[in-house]
Amino acid sequence: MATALEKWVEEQANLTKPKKIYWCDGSEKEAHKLIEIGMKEERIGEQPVFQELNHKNWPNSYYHRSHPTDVARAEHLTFICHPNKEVVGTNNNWMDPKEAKEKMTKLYDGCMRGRTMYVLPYMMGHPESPYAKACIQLTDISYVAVSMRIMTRMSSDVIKKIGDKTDFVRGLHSVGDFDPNKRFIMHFPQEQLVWSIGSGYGGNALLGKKCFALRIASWLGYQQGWLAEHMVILGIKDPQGRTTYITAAMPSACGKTNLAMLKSILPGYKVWMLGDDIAWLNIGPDGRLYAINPEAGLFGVAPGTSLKTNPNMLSTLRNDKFYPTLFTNTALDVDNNEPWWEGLDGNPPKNMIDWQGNPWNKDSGTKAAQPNSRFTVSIYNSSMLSPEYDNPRGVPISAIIFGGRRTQLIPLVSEAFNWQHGVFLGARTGSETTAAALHQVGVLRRDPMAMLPFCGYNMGDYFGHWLNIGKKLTQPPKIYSVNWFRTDDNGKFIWPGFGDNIRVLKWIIERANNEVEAKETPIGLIPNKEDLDLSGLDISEERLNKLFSVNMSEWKNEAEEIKKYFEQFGSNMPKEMKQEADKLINSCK
Ligand code: OXD
Ligand code: MN
Repeated sequence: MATALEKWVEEQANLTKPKKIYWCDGSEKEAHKLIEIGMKEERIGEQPVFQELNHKNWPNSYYHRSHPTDVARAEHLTFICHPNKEVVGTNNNWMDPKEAKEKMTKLYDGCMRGRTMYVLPYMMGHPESPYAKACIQLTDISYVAVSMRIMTRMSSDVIKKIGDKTDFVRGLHSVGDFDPNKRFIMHFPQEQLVWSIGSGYGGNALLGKKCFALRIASWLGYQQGWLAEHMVILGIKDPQGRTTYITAAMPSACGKTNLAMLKSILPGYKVWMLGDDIAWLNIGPDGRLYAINPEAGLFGVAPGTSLKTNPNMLSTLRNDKFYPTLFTNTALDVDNNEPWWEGLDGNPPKNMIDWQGNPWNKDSGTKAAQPNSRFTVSIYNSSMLSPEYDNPRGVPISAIIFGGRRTQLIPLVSEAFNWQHGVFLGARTGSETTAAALHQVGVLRRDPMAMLPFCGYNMGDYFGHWLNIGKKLTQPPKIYSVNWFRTDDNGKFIWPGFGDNIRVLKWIIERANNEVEAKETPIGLIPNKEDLDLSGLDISEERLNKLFSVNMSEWKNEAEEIKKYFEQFGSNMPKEMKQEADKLINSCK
């Protein structure tokens, strides 16, 4: 008798009508075959799905060029479908599930005609982890099938694990005809189901990532008492040989990936990476908060990645351990058949084509690589991968960091007075736009806990859930705010950032381990100067003071703005958040 999984696949095939159905096993042999199919058989317009790159310099690497309208997450086409609009909140686009199903059923009808439907069985999390989830995605393009092999633990064992159970996470994906008017990403949290059509881009198409591991998982966590967060996970080994684990959430363009792979400039300190994007946080049997990274790959922005900003990422990309590595929408050095992007070390090569395949030189007046061009690489390729990455229990978290890009106001680092104040620090998170973000430069956009596009339910309830988790933890992590981006009167960054950020992490882990005192200010606890390790760093007393200065009239404006910002989340906003804003306003009087 057919299992629930087989029946579901058959139903989706009856709707989408593929030429054939291919059940993937996640093996390397199969990945070679899928790449071959992508190079020879499947196309996007005139382009083959994959092109081989120079394997001497970039082992196992292939190039993929997206449909030109399909280069980023489509937030305005992303919906949460729950019968109750209130549950979904103003932070999401809402559609009634019945209406969404009708609309999508029409679009899906026959959309895989002439194509192969790939059935991808994958785990989010280590298969033996009590926190892992068994998932199936269907897709009709080799690029997504191969990307999912890199980004998740894909294996036919997952099919055995699901057996005849009905409780598995489902995703149906088709590139359709890439028409942006027929592009939708629909989430059905009550059914652990995602329906996506019209896009082949990462966040819209690799359904295990933002769609499941954040939007649906945050909802599951809300129901079940855990958290799905947009956070890096790292371990910091100190000279005593102790490793302290921390997580950090930051909006895009704040150096989150660089933080996950930080190369310490302080002797005796070493950073181990466990994750660069998503953390699932569960309360362990000992009352501590444990983190797992549900993913198995890195899907990072290429422009700006260099030996200066992230040397470990470059060696990860050049590692030949895991097959394959993908580059999407970068520029190409034609003579050497290599990927290239703005910010890569060295001068641009002479003979180049841009991400759309047009000849390019530095006078073209455009970017050669699409600003959101990406690499997709196995996490096992990184020499910084923590030995604890595959620990099914996860790692115990001692500190949680919230960061943003703020040229004024926010000190380099501060510690929350307690969990509730820490949730407030997360909720107020915001970042100033950069040129790369294509918006007006320097405008503050709030992005609570860097989860605004990814929280799959009402953000007010989400803050309430955070407060409840804190009540259940017997040893809650301490919570910190960091800001590497404060500028001086000439608009120059005061703090050197990158590898020097280990100095801040050192203070954080010493605080988390109760080893140093701190100074109280109305906005939180900041380091006593002697406790911040500045050895070998040339920074004047005056500039250091500026990094930590707390100007209460500026803070009054900030607190009032935060309070106003919270109003949009309506009556679901917990009163504790308003109280924290009021406390801050009162301390400014
Ligand atoms: C990502 C994002 O792609 O946050 O990780 O947009
Ligand atoms: Mn992300």
